[in-house]
Amino acid sequence: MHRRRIMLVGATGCGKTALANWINGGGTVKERRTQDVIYGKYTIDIPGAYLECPDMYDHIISLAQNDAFIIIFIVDQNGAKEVYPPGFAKMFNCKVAGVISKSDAGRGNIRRCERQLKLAGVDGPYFSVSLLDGTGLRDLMDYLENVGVFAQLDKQGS
Ligand SMILES: Nc1nc2c(ncn2[C@@H]2O[C@H](COP(=O)(O)OP(=O)(O)OP(=O)(O)O)[C@@H](O)[C@H]2O)c(=O)[nH]1
Ligand SMILES: [Mg+2]
Repeated sequence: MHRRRIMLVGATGCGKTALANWINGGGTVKERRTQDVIYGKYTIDIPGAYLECPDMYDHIISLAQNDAFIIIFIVDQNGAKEVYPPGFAKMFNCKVAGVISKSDAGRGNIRRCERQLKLAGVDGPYFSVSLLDGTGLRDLMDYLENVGVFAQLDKQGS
């Protein structure tokens, strides 16, 4: 069976690479823009620039069609950038969940982030997380475990 990963989508700097590194079990976070799609053990890290360029939408969708088990749309609680086209989540034929990142930073407005995710077509669940203080990470991992993404990736011989 073709192995499918967790695809991370969101604006530049929202924390995709940091979250991918954490899900994949550590590693240092590079403090620079990711230029290319990066396949990690469990993740596909989509550069923020792709989402900010409508010409790339089809490319994101076909990457997902081939390689995503589940997609996570990330909205940075600390950044107001609205980058998701309305209803974008409905373009994918796998599950799409929402993550509101950097909950430690606290300046943002959770409701605004939830509204963005809703507008982007993500019905839920939404997880408010922080890589700094650990908020929400357990719930997110339990959810990912339950949808079965790790089980099929950890299966041998594929
Ligand atoms: N305070 C705080 N900062 C975070 C958190 N997660 C990530 N960051 C910081 O946010 C910045 C951007 O994170 P990245 O993971 O590189 O962002 P990205 O979404 O991969 O960005 P691109 O590759 O440019 O699309 C880094 O300085 C991270 O350390 C968090 O939970 N809390
Ligand atoms: Mg990155």
